[in-house]
Amino acid sequence: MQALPRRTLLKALSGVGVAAATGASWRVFAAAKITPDAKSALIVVDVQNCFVPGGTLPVNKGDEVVPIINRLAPAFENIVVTQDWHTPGHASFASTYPGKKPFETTKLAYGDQVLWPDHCVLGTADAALHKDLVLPGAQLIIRKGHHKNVDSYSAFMEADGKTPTGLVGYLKERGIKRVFVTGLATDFCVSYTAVDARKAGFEVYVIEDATRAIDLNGSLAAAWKLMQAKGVKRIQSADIA
Ligand code: VGL
Ligand code: ZN
Repeated sequence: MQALPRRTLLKALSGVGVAAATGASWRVFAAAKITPDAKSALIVVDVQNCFVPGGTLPVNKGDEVVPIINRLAPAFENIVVTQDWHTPGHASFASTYPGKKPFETTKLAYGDQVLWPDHCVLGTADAALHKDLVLPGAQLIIRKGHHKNVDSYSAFMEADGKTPTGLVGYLKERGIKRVFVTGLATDFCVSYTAVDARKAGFEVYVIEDATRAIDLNGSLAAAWKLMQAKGVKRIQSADIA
């Protein structure tokens, strides 16, 4: 693939297919890769101790995304990392409400809220990035969920739907057009981030094998359905060249 000019690769990805257009073999089409350019950013969502086995809200096999993200990262000129970063006694913690248990839901001013075990409390070792992440190219760490009364799965917009994190402005001001979303968890922070990125007008890819899910009451299937309805592209790390 390395030998093919970038324009050919992009055409192959546009859906028309180089094979049909040029009569080239199906292998050209099948092998088409996505090459991140200067207007592309990798977003690494919440790869923190809290979300891997041994953490306070462990995602099954969450640690498996680390080597995949490390392998992808050198292909990106622009990398943004997020951290779930909650105040103690946060509104998303079951322990904040007498009688409530983790994974139940409650109604907050902005709508339904899943109640979680206490997790990712700001400044704790649990909230630190996974020690094996190697992202020297990361330019921004954005922390979310630090307003005590509002959760934020999305890296762009808090759960009240009206408090932006500033990430849209950051990316747009830097000329970013495409984002590639990875990390934890597929069905919460990754999918909310991907859907909000579409809302903000970015071209959005979720790199599926660079994510792992919580899958609470069918949340994973629902998240993919919503992402695909919003035009998020579902790809694998092997699709990136
Ligand atoms: C997340 C639940 C609660 C996530 C964060 O990173 O997906 N999930 N807080
Ligand atoms: Zn959280």
